[in-house]
Amino acid sequence: MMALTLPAATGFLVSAQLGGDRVPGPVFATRGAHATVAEALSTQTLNTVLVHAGSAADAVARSGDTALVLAGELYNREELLTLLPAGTDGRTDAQLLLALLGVYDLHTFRLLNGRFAAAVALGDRVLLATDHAGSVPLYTLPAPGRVLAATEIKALVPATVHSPPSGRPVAEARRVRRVPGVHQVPAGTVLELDVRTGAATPSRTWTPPVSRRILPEAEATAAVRETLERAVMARTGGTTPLVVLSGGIDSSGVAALAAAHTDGPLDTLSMGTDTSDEFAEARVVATHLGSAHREITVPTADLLGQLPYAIWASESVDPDIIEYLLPLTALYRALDGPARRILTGYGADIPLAGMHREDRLPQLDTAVTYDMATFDGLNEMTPVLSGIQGHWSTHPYWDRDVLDLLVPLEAGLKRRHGRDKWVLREAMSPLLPHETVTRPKLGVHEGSGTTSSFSLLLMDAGVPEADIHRAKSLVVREIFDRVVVEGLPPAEVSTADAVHRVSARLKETE
Ligand code: IOT
Ligand code: MG
Repeated sequence: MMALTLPAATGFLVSAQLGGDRVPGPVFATRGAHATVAEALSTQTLNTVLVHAGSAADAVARSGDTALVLAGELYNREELLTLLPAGTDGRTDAQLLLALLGVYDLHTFRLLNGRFAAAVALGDRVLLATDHAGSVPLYTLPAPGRVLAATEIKALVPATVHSPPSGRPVAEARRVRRVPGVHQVPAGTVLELDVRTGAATPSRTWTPPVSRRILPEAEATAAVRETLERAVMARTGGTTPLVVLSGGIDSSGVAALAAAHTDGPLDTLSMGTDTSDEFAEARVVATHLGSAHREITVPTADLLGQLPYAIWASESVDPDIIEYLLPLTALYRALDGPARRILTGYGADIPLAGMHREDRLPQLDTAVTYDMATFDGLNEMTPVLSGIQGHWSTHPYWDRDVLDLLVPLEAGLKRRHGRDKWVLREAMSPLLPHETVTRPKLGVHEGSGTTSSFSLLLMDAGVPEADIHRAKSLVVREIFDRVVVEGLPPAEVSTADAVHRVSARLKETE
């Protein structure tokens, strides 16, 4: 398929139902045109609203009694095409998926390496599927005779108000805070629903490997280099991508690999605040790669004021995750102009335990196991974060093949010769300046001063230091209730108000 800046669709709301009702005009944080599509099958109708950038028809596929919609994209198309008879129409990812469903039914989703959410109406069944990492969040509101699903919670909220849900439980799926009946489809899962009853059965399509793999140094570094390179290539195709660059090893590695496969200069972008930045470190990499580099400075007061946007986009209530996502939200919002395909180094620290300043190997393994068991539902890789500005982001370190390689690597390859993320640093060393390869980890929440300025804001409002983390969690929930549950536009929600309400509440309960 021709490389596109954006996938055919970047979000959807679907209503699979026995009757033929229309879906109401939904609200998405993801920016884009809306297209409505109705596919009438023998027993059900699939009504869809797609968020798209001009090629909505390519996000839908229909054959006989099967219809599907896809938000996002596949990264192993070549591999998948070898499974189908020559001449199969697999021009779009949706068509390819449809052809595979004809052969493998719901097990198709085990074959996919991608960044997507999909909804399929098939006879009297509905399949709702996430990619291996659940990187495109997907939510459902199942009821007898009608299954709703959407890539954003806020698109489903009106349906919970007008027709109180039957409350059908969804096994193994997380409920959404304060939105009755709505569940999140787990990562690496296909939910099979009976449209008549709304009953759901989950099947896992991917789980993080638990075993550990022993490899000689040279083999490990070569495998990391090759696998990551494939992941970067699959995500850039023929486009000139934009890499969000901190100058750390994760994003610099992605930038170096992308530069090697882009004609002409790569685009790179760094953000900082008036309190803190990593501009000098990022510039070293930009100069080395000859990229067209830009810097954006966001005033700290502005940054914290954008908290409602970060929560509106990510629909996450985890305060630590929100601290990582807030500076990135500010960065994407400042990125005006045409839609861009964005590559990020986000996620590298999870399989490599880069966030854990920990020397002991068992502790490192414990951290990887814990993080791989708890990422689901945090929505840290949601495309909506850059989607609010009309862009599409993608995360090579969370490519399925990259995770299948990095997660099981023996911990002594992750920390070695006194270095964290050793295997990655070693793999990237031929492509990057020595100072970049050896640069210690600095999280985006630290590099931008987000964690400290959020703490200061709370302390200024009278929150005692010991309660800061709890107060952050309460502020995030408070804002979630406004912008997701109540559906207020983020521009009408104030961080300062939320902070004052939380601080007052904490004083009452002292
Ligand atoms: P960090 O690794 O610092 O940043 C993630 C990505 O955001 C970088 O690779 C880079 O592409 C972009 N980025 C960061 N800072 C800047 C900047 N100043 N300008 C431009 N782009 C930038 C947190 C973290 O430390 O991010 N993310 C962890 C994992 C979080 C933990 N999650 C979990 N346990 N489930 C990570 O793996 O990336
Ligand atoms: Mg990182």
